[in-house]
Amino acid sequence: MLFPAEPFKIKVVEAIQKTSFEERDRLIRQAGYNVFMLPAEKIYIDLLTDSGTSAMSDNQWAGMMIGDESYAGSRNYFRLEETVRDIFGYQYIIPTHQGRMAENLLFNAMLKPGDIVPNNIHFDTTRANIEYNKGIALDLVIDEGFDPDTELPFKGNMDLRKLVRVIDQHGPQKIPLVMITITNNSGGGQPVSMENIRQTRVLLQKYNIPLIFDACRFAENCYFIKEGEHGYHNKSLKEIARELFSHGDGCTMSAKKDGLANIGGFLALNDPQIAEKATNLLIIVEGFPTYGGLAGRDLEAISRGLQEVLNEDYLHYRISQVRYLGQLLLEGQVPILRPIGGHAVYLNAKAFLPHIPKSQFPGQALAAELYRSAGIRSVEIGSLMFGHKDRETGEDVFPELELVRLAIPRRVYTTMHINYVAESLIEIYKKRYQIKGLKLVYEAPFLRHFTARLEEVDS
Ligand code: PM9
Repeated sequence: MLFPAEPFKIKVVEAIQKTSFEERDRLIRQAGYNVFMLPAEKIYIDLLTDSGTSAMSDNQWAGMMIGDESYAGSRNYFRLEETVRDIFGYQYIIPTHQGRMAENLLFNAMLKPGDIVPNNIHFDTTRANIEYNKGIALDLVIDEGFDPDTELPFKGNMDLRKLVRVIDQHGPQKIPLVMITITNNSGGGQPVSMENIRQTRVLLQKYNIPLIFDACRFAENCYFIKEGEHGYHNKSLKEIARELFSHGDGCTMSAKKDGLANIGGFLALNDPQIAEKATNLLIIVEGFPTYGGLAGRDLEAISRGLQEVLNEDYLHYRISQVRYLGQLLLEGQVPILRPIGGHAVYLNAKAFLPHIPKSQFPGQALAAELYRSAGIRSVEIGSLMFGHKDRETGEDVFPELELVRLAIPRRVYTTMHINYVAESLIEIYKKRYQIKGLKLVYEAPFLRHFTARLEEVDS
């Protein structure tokens, strides 16, 4: 197994707690079979998300000590602005407390009711912010992106034929922007190729439609391009990032992912009018334009994180660690989405629990069982997260993919932790037919998976 040793040594440690099966059984029932409702202290290995869970470097912590907490004009903002302009190349940098606020500002500034926003696959917060701003979110990834078993190097690619069809059908005036999510989180952390980005750009230029990236995991996407796309092997990751972003007009960013920070985000744009609109709203809902809901020290941590994340040794280790977990699971016959993505391994819950119908949330049932059996927290990306009632017929609509994501926090867990996760899952797979389906007893109108409560179905 080719797994490079970690390109860092550990200076600070945080204790994690093992609990008994009985305690976890009680806790998961109390949590309404919703892993978001568990106390984090009762989790042994937390793979709920790679968002805001990175271990910061000594360089980032040192940067936090030179946070300038001035209300306006903090030096850390100017450093962040310089870094983002250097890597992303966009002119206007609007800091936000996290990615979803960048989305809200963008859609508020650009959408009219009934407008359409295509994406390869929208993340849940992106879709929710579009719908909240009365737009319609469309997922136009290539068909293979919905098939958990097709091996393709760039399975996050936008389907250009689908995109042309949508533009022809609705007219370009109904489409104020198109997004591309790199890497495609909701489709398995799959990358998008430079060629696909370039072609999308060429198409959109014909219609004068801006292209905005959801850039949360841009560095991981760039690593896949370097590794797998012709002509990029000898380019630096920063050169690849610059080229990639040059094909767009801006990006939303959650610095909690490839910013290697625990909080923060930004909206970066080239259009001064949209930037002005977004900034005006920013001042009402977040704060002054040079801090946008963050402390000066957070801005510094993000600026340093964005520089570190493009380090080749780091990204090689990062992607290899995720692949290592995936390989162990494949060797143990556990069904996972292939190829293995950038930030997470996705269990194919439909294949893992074939006896549980989508209406009984197999992904959520698997996530609950993984906690109960092994103290490992994961997250469902399936019927609970994306299922909904059809507005006209009132019937249940379920997403194509029924996944459970094991997201790997950056620079946090060791190889032995990863081994424990794989061994636990292989054991659960052996007794999979004992796992029961779930039924909803409470759901909120938006983003229901965060607060839903469920119960086990008897039969
Ligand atoms: N992603 C994730 O775990 C955190 C929230 S759900 C537990 O994957 C994309 C592609 C994301 C994303 C967050 C956001 C929003 C936008 N786009 O969480 O608001 O993966 O900073 O970012 C999460 P914020």
